[in-house]
Amino acid sequence: MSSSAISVLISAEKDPILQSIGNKVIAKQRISFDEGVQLFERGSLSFLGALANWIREEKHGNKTYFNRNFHIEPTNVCVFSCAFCSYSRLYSNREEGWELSIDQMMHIIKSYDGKPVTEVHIVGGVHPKMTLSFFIELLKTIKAHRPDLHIKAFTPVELDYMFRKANVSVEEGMRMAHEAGLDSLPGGGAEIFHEEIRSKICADKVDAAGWLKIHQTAHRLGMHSNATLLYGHIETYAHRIDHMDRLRNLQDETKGFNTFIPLKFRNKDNDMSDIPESSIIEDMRMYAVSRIYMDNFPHIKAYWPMLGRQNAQLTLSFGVNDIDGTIDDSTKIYAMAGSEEQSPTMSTAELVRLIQQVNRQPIERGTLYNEIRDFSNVDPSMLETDVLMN
Ligand code: V47
Ligand code: SF4
Repeated sequence: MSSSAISVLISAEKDPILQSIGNKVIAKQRISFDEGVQLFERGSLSFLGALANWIREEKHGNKTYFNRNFHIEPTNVCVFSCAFCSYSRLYSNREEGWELSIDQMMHIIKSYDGKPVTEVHIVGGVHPKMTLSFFIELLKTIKAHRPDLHIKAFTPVELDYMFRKANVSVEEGMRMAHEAGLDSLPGGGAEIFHEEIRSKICADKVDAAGWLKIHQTAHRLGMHSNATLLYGHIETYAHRIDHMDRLRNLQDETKGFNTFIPLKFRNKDNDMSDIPESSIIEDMRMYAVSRIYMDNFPHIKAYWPMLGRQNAQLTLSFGVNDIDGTIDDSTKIYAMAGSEEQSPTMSTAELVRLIQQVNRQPIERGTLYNEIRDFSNVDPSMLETDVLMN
């Protein structure tokens, strides 16, 4: 939408509060905490969508990023007990648990030899026997085998636990991990920062201050990271804005975040299964408000395995400019929580088609958003027969 079209839309808005927020946004001024809450409370899908889409096109035009990555989950055994988690198996109930050795993980890494993947994403449960030295050895072994593979791994939940067990400070621990080959941090473990909610849904793992400190330390060491927010359960709009506000403040200081990823709560087989899932309209409103509020985050990502492919496609009109990647995983975390995607993997051809179908420009990126290839004029069916593309 052009700047004149968005101005017309805003001046036609009957709600004076929304009109004033809209005018601020198109003047590229930051909106306040209260204005963020007002957007959630008063903004229609069409108003929020138009504003978010305008910002997205101002920042990125039609460019829509994806990457070629794969996931490894070292274990689903976890000492914590988040109420929304459908995935972890307690240490005491290990029949359904798995734990991969370094050799087993290297076997997965080696299965990508010769394939043009650029990133491995490693996240799992918090296993009491998988220590800092175990993961340092894993990082070093991966880098020795394939130095160019970007390692995006471990949430502050895992890092905080391994640092405390190893009796090292956050600064020491992060430096050791970085020197061993850790390139960046994924966005998980953030959930909802506000204590009122955190104490109910994930009381026993790292708190908001601990999560933020680990990302701040990573940024100070020159690493980049992502941030998530788990929405659509017992939180209020003010809790969502509080969460985004803390991230926006840290980003002002460090500029180390790449991407903000709203994660839709899925309710299958967990201790919060009685809570209905959010509607698709609420999902799109969430993405749109994220794009509007997080003015200093370059990218907003929709994680397609959780939303489903078509809904992820829809987010591209609500502020989103990144749909993650090929993933290639039997990722259990969402499958077990009721996601449509039971074994998420998409070929490059499928990703390109998905983006082209809604008239956006598919760009393959590296983890740090370096552009690898523009697929705008590539016919996806030609990619299907190219073994390197799948
Ligand atoms: O922190 C767990 C979430 C997260 C459920 O940085 C659930 O590129 C919904 O953060 N319903 C981990 N969500 C995954 C994650 C992530 C994924 C993809 C890319 C990146 C990135 C990060 O999964 C957890 C938690 O918030 N989660 N259970 C559930 N029932
Ligand atoms: Fe453990 Fe993560 Fe599940 Fe929480 S969400 S129980 S930390 S695996």
